[in-house]
Amino acid sequence: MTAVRMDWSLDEIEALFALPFNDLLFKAQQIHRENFNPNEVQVSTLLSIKTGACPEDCSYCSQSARNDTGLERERLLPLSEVIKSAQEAKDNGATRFCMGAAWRNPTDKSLNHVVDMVSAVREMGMETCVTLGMLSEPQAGRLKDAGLDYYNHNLDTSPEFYGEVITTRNYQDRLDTLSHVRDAGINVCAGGILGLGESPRDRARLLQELANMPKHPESVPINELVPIPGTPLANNKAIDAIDFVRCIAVARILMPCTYVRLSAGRTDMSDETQALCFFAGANSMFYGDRLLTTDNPTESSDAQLFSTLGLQAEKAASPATV
Ligand code: SAM
Ligand code: DTB
Ligand code: SF4
Repeated sequence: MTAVRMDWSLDEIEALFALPFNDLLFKAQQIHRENFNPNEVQVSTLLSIKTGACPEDCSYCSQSARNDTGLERERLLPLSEVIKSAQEAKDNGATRFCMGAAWRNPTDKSLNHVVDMVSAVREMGMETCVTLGMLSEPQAGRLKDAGLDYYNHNLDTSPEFYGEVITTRNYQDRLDTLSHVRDAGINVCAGGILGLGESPRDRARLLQELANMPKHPESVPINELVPIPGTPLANNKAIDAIDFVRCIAVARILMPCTYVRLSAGRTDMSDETQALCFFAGANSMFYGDRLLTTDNPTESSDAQLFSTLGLQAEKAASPATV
């Protein structure tokens, strides 16, 4: 088994990024094989349970009230609709159902409804994940009691670049939420977005922050920016595909036992780029033709991609809830 380290220096991480591409991918694939079945991918399906009118100012997001993106605001979905979507996701082979809400943080009243959703989806035999914004310690405890398996809360970028992207909450707020999730005994899902205008050093710093947490997140989503008309980042230049693959490979090397998720941005990625991401150690993805408010590849195109690459959807995800 590969040694799991939480003391990566920035120099070490930048040296990994600087490796010849073949050497980097070989190293990442070797580590991947030591810890996972290289031909299995964990699949999660997303549902936006509360869309739009978010008070936060995340400059990439379609759901911020500050961004004029034409998105229709929706109220919290009724439980029956959530159960219907979860059943569809399960029938399509997803093992985890992730519910996202456009909140700065949940109120205790809204959390009651989410608790009911988590319990219902769990009873259907799926793993549960929610992403609701900032979470207090007692709220994390309530979600744990409801049987929540994962909480997603991304660092998004490096601490140094963060202020260019979001001003309504700071990096420490994010780290605090992740500590509450960890301390409650819920699996941590935390990652970031590439293509925000960050430097190569910012990418290395983001991965360093994730890899040097007291315990590695069980799941690290790597999103490519989906440029949304009406947001300040609408005209950002897309990140180079090889640079994206390098980030996946470095994430795999730094966090050998973590599920690295190829997340938003796949609609604009070629099959070849996605194949390289899987070779570099990505072993989780969002399955289903919708992310939260934007499109994801169709289920049939992903089924075709899996068949072409000889990949299989993981049947039951591990690790179990901590
Ligand atoms: N409101 C909650 C929060 O911010 O924590 C949960 C939902 S939020 C949409 C979840 C994550 O989706 C964000 O942290 C960000 O990393 C990712 N995301 C949002 N919009 C995106 C976009 N346009 N492109 C790529 N990733 C995006
Ligand atoms: C994550 O890291 N990516 C997902 C999930 N966690 C919640 C969200 C991607 C959102 C992409 C833009 C949208 O559909 O609104
Ligand atoms: Fe709100 Fe989350 Fe979008 Fe930020 S990323 S604006 S917190 S929904």
